[in-house]
Amino acid sequence: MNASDQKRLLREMIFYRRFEERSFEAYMERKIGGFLHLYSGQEAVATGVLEAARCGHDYVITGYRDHIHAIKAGAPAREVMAELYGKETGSSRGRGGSMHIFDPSVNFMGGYALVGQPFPLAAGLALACKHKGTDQIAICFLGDGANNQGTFHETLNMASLWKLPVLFVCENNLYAIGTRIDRSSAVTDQYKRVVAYNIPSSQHDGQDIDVVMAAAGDAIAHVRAGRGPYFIEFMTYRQRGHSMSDSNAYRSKDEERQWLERDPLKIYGERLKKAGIVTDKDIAAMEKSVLDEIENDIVRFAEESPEPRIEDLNKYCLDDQPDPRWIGPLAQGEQHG
Ligand SMILES: Cc1ncc(C[n+]2csc(CCOP(=O)(O)OP(=O)(O)O)c2C)c(N)n1
Ligand SMILES: [Mg+2]
Repeated sequence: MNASDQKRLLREMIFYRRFEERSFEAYMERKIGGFLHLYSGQEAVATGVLEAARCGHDYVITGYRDHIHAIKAGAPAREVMAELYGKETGSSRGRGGSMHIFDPSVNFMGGYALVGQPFPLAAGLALACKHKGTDQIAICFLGDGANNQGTFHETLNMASLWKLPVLFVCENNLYAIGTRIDRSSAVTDQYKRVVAYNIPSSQHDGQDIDVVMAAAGDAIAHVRAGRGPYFIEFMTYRQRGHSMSDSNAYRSKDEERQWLERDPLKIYGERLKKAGIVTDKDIAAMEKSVLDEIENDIVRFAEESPEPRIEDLNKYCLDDQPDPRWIGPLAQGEQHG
């Protein structure tokens, strides 16, 4: 990877952090309603994995902590913010909100609120890739807590049996809402659990984007070569509460401090500084341009966009004409109803 790509990645991660912080503020101002789960602290995972993937070509699917996965996969950040605001210009036309970002034009297949829901959908996408005979793969992000759902086990079994081109990415942030992993998982190392399904797996540091990209690159090569699924686990930590309604009182200050020291932005920024690729001044300039872009382009777009109209309540329902933008590659030539 050359220096300009490294600088781009650092700016991207700074952008993702500030995007989430700005949505926190908008929530406090009551401009965003409903649920809001922020990704701050885990940026190296989605950024690194999707940097190693072929976004727009591969399918990407995740849970409700989905804003950054969507943007990195190629969904316009403006539309993601507008979706958080519930506006007509949002990725899901303001009907989905934070947990249901969706943009099939770049093969970003959602954002799902139900824990464990994306597993079987990812297997379905992978099966479609196999039938189509392309070299596309499906990448399924999910939390450590999701692995205790029945869908995890059912999907892994079928995916292995049918040798589906699917990469499971476990973002192990040690908690499922307020429950620490050792209180909910009999085996806390998630990558060990998939041995039962004969799926190769590995565990890595999720705070270091270079580690993430290298490990994800190998895993993706395995899946793309038609060798069946792979399960990759990244150890990471969310810096905020589970969602906006979580007081985050169940974690010790010591634990939080230790993980803050391993902030992915800090790790990568320091590395690039040591290598002479950026200076403190460059990073300050990046921060400034990110804040400017978020405020004057992204938030402005969301704020100035119209609300969905009451008369359009049923628009985009299945028996209505689908929005052409929503007819993804899987649905080409098909009609609903
Ligand atoms: C089927 C289902 N059961 C319960 C919930 C409530 N719930 C929301 S998030 C969550 C914890 C999930 O934790 P994890 O998979 O580790 O993801 P993280 O929030 O840490 O990213 C639970 C139990 C839900 N959304 N769906
Ligand atoms: Mg978790």
